[in-house]
Amino acid sequence: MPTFTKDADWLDWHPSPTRPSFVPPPGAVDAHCHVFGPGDEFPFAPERKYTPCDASKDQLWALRDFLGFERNVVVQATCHGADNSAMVDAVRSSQGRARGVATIRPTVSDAELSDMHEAGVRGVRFNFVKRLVDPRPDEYYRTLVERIAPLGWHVVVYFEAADLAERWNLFTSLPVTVVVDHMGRPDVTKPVGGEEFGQFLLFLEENPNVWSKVSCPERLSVEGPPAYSDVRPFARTVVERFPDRVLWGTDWPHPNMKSHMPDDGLLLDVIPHIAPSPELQQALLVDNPTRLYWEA
Ligand code: 0GY
Repeated sequence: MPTFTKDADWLDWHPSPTRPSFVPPPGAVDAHCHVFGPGDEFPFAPERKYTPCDASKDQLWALRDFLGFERNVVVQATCHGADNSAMVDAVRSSQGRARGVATIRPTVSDAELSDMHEAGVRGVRFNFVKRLVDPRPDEYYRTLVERIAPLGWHVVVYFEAADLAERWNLFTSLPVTVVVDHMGRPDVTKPVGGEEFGQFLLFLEENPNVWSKVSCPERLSVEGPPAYSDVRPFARTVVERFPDRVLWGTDWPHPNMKSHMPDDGLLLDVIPHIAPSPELQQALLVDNPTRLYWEA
């Protein structure tokens, strides 16, 4: 089996997070997290643009239990390309407590799709972030949507703020639910009421099938930990305006963080600042992910 050496500047996930003050409601879902390998069991993809440290399913379940979550959505990371084995293995062995989001290529067979559905996969992820993948023309993604729509799956899209205008026609014409990772990565030094974030809010306003993960303050923040105060108004605006179409996730094991490795416990303590009422917390952490991943 291959042995992988993580990138020289790789930051490992936090080994001993703080116990959060915020207690998630019963049934809470960490709706954005990944597994990496372990590389000697589930090799990383040849076309990957980074080589991470290992982050196994058992380590993810330990974090879930420590933080007070009950369930996870394991999102295929680009370091595994379209080999979904590690993600599917995690979901299959979760005893119904995890669902998955896959990466597929046009060569995927209907039997493979149906096996993944049976394992607990409920969506595919299209990544447009150029440092992670080589994005394709719109038509490529439309063809894949035709394959997954009959299964009732949704699409997760990961893009940077500047990509929204370029992909507007694609994103606004997909006949399935579209979930945007990390609020479309706004530049939080710009005003929350400004033009750039206004476009993102308009995208949600005009397209009732579009959802947003209000995740990753650690990735978006310029101010940094522990409060990530500069990101909060962006997330809170989305939660308050679209309470039935938001999800939250840790993003553990936090691929490609360069500024710092977040303490997952402190990330949880951001939640009451972006979803200030018990009703909003229930929607964000329980009702919305349950609808999308367990009842769809
Ligand atoms: C995230 C963010 C990143 C990485 C990936 O699939 C991935 O490799 O999504 C990133 O580097 O910004 O959501 O995990």
